[in-house]
Amino acid sequence: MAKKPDLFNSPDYYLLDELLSEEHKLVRDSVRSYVKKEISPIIEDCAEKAEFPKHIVKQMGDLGCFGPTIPHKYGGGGLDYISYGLMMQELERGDSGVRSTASVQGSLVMHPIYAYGDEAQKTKYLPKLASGEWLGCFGLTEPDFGSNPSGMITHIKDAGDHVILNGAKMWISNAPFADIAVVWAKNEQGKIQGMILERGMPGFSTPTTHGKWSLRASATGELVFDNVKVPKANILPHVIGLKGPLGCLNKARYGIAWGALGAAMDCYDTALKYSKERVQFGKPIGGFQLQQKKLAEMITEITKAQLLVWRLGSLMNEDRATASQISMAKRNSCEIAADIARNARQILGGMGITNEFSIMRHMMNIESVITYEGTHDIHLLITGLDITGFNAF
Ligand code: TGC
Ligand code: FAD
Repeated sequence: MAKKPDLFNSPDYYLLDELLSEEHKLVRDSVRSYVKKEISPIIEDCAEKAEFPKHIVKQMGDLGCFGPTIPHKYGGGGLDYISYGLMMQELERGDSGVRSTASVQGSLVMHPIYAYGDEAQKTKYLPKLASGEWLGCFGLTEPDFGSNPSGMITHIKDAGDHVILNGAKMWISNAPFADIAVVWAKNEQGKIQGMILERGMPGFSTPTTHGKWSLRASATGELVFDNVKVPKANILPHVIGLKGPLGCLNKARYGIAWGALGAAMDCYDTALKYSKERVQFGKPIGGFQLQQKKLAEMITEITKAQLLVWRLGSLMNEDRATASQISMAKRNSCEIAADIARNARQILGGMGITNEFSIMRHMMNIESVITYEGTHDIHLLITGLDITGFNAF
């Protein structure tokens, strides 16, 4: 069946465009056009077939979606955090899996190399990651340690000019196609260290995870380490401890706060249009109070979230955003996206469950987004700890 053109209109109820600079709008519009032209026409098929459209990695690199806040010197965009957020919003408006690919590459692979790596590592890896020539993944979660990564059992043993890595990571986005992996493991003192693995290192494999009903256009896999010799030159020298990976998660969670909002905006726009066209009982269903309630609540939540992420972006630009503020925004955007997708789906009636519309795909995707990078519960507990001072984990 021929795909319908992507006619997305971005909701902007409080004229928030006026808070954006010309550069922000340029960045947003170029990613929006890219998504309309290259992502929307293929994404339903990719999701249906559970195929990762690998060719988009180079396209997103060319567009500057990888490491937009990293300096030009290393191939990054040298942009601010609002630009980065807007990019993630637009990518996830297309599909959460597409935004995932960019989040992992920029925030979870390029950021640790940039923030914790030495000059040789930055020069070797960052430009190729920025351009999309190489794809990266980030290994923190383990089969028995998800919300509680400090318990990880993947470990390294000193062996002279290299270390020997053993263990396994699971649920790793991009893993099956990744050229490199930033992996977190415990050293012999039980301290967490980051290191860069390259595909082809003997003992390193990346089996694909099958059977996902969510994020189907994103490739997920395991990372298995069986006595992998990792040169010491590949260890990130400038961080030790859980604050290393959690520092990367701050950047990625920030991007998700904008991204999940993008998915919500797409669901709202689709439902609003449908409600004006679909006639039942002799009038458009948008004319019934019950449907207006859904739509009015959606735009209210979207507007509140738009203000929240914009303010968070301003704090990020001033280096004043706290990890707890980021958690609140990530949690809120995921929650409203899940609610909006579900209500939008109902507005479309039976059509809402088909792949003629993006809503059901967003709805299934958000189930991953609300879980990864810290679950909904974990982010609530981060807020709880921040406001009360009591750790309830
Ligand atoms: P805790 O004792 O609180 O902290 C250990 C050290 O880390 C520091 N820290 C942070 N640093 C930077 N940013 C943050 N957000 C930080 N939170 C804590 C802390 O100050 C301490 O430093 P130091 O110097 O004293 O050692 O750690 P805890 O073990 O009690 O854990 C806290 C908790 C539960 C909040 C944390 O473990 C957590 O966030 N858990 C959730 C795990 C998670 O988010 N996993 C994500 C895996 S990656 C992923 O999902 C990618 S999906 C990508 C995609 O496809 O888009
Ligand atoms: P668990 O930690 O087992 O949690 C199960 C339930 O228990 C959750 O509801 C949780 O909120 C609750 N719970 C846990 N602890 C508490 C507590 N103290 N109090 C109250 N409730 C609690 N990880 C990576 O490292 N890299 C990746 O690229 C990556 N990509 C992913 C892609 C996908 C599609 C998915 C689904 C996951 C990905 N993850 C990745 C893993 C993700 O970060 C974890 O799934 C997530 O952190 C939760 O861990 P878990 O699945 O083990 O759940």
